[in-house]
Amino acid sequence: MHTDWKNLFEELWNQYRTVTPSAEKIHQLLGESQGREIVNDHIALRTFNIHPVGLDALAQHFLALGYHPGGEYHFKAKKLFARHYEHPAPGAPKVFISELLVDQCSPALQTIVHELVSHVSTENVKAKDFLYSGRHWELNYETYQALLKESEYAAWTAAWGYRANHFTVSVNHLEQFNSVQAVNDLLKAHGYTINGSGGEVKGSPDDLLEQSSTMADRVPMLFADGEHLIPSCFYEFALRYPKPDTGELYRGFVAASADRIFESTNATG
Ligand code: OOG
Ligand code: NI
Repeated sequence: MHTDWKNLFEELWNQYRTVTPSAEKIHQLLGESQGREIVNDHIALRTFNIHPVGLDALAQHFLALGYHPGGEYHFKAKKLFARHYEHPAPGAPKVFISELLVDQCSPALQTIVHELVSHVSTENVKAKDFLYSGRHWELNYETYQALLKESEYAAWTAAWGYRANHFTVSVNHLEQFNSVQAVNDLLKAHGYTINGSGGEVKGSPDDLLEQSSTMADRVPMLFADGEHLIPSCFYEFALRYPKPDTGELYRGFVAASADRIFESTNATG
């Protein structure tokens, strides 16, 4: 386990940037116009609800760092459950962890996923580097495609394993941009594709959270039977609004928006 959240997020960022070239470029593009650092609002992790890799096992790494569980979110059609975690220290990113409810999937998917997860031990999951340890199993492109037909989430998680699937620029902390729309406009002018599922800006001031994201980069992945280009990770932009009762910025997520953000790792065309 890490003893310092900053160190954990540094490791996660270093792993993420190697498969998400656009994130580093966008980070520079947004950072160029301001004197202070880009603030990371949150990251997200994906897993299967199977021992020993379930959501709670991943969350242990954050609880050990002083994180607390926040809201819970259900995604019925995608067969996902998620919970977010937050930390009292100013600047500590929030964490969104989801898991595929494998028992609700087809017998064929269940067989594949149980075989993959059988390569992971409890010791692996408890290891300090688990959250950025990638894939623990061999995977054929054919198996990846079989998963893809039923669940894009299952295919992504099988291919990429344990890593942050996105980091999130806090738009509240940008000096030159005060809306998600303005960030989207800049990115589109630079040729990036914004996830348009459910609209390019997801959520509203009433939801206390507005978000957008790029479509994941496509990078070469080495499968057991050769190399193929597949979607990797994406970058997100979030603007939080103050809660009417306390005036503090909203710290939760919005299920309807999250449902569409998951689709940022879909293959485009
Ligand atoms: C997480 C999607 C949800 C958000 O900010 O609502 C999310 C994922 O793609 O794994 O990050
Ligand atoms: Ni997110």
